[in-house]
Amino acid sequence: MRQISIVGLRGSGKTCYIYAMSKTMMRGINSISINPIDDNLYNQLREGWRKIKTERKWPENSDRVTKCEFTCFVQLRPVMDFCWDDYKGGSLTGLDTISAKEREEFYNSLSISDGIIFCVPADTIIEALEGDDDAQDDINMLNRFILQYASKNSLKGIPITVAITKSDLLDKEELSIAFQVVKKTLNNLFAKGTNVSALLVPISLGSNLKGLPGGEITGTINMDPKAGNIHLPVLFNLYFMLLEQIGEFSNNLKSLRSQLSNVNSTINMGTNMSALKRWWEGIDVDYLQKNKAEIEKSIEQKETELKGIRTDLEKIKSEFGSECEYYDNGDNKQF
Ligand SMILES: Nc1nc2c(ncn2[C@@H]2O[C@H](COP(=O)(O)OP(=O)(O)OP(=O)(O)O)[C@@H](O)[C@H]2O)c(=O)[nH]1
Ligand SMILES: [Mg+2]
Repeated sequence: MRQISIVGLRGSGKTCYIYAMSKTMMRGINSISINPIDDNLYNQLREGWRKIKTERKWPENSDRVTKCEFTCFVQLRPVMDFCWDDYKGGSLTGLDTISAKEREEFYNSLSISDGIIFCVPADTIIEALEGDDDAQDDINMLNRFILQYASKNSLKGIPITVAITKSDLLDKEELSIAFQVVKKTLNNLFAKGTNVSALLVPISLGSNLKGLPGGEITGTINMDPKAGNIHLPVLFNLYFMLLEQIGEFSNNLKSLRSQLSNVNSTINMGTNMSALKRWWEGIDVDYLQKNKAEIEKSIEQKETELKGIRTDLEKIKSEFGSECEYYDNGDNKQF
C-alpha cells in the first residue's frame, strides 16, 4: 500500500478536497477510478460530499484523524492501493501535549510517504501578498515539512504536488502571481539539483465560494468536480507509480532475455555434441527446450503487461492540461 500524505495547515481545504476527490474519482475519469476499501469510509466520504453539495454546509474543522484507504483502478484493473490520513491542520502548529502526540504521528506518517500533497490556500496567498506576515509564515511552514521529509528520505522519484486550494478566489492574473509566490517560497521543490518532481496545480470545488467552516456555502459548487482539477493530485501519484512499475518490468524483461540467450547458447552447444559428450557435460537438451519455452512464455506475458501499463500511462498523461505546471529537477516539463 502506498502512503500519500496530504499536508496543509488549519483551514487549507484538505477535508473538502478529500470529499470532492472521492466523489469525482469513485465515479471515475477516463476509466480511472478509486474505491474506498472500507464501507464506513465510503459512507463517511459520501455523507461529507452530500453535506457540501446538497445541504450547502462547509465541514467543521477536523477534530481527529480520518484514515482513508483506497484501491485505484485503470480500466477495472486494480493498479495501486493507497492510503492517506486527513489530519487536523491545527495539530501541525499547536503546542499543547495532545497535538504534540498527533504531530509525532503525523511526522512518522510523513516520513514513510511515497507521495506528498501540499495544500496552499489561495486566501493565504492573497493575505501574504497584502503584507500579512502570519500568512507568509504559514506558507513558509510547509518548508519545514519538506526538510523534515528530506532528513529521512531522498526526494528522487517521490511525486510532490503543490495544490493551490480555493483557486476560485483568484482570477487568471492573480493565479499566475500565486504560482510565482509558491515557487519562490517553496523554492527547494522547484530548484535545479534537488531532484524533485513537483506538480503545481490550482484546485477548487466551484466558483465564488465563500463561507466559514461549519457555515453556509455561498457561490457555485461545480457540477463536475473534475472542472476544478480535483483528480490531478491522485493521477500525478498514479503516474509515478506506473513509471516505477515500467522500470521494474523492463528490468525483469532484461533478465529474462539474458536467461533466454544463455539457454539458447547451451542448446546450440548441446545439439552440436555427440550424445556421450552431452551426457558427460550434463546437458539435457529436452529439459532445456522446456525451460526455453517457459522463459519465452514469461517474456510474452510481461511484454503484454508492459504494453498495458504504457497505455495506462498515456491515458493519465492526457489528463494534465495547461493549467498546471510540472517541474522535474527544476525544469518545467511537459508530461
Ligand atoms: N473558495 C473556496 N473555499 C474553499 C474551498 N474548499 C474549502 N474552502 C474553504 O476552506 C475552509 C476550510 O476547508 P477544510 O477542508 O475544512 O480545511 P482543512 O484543511 O480540512 O482544515 P482543518 O481540518 O482545520 O485542518 C472551508 O470551510 C471553506 O470555507 C474551495 O474550493 N473554494
Ligand atoms: Mg479538515
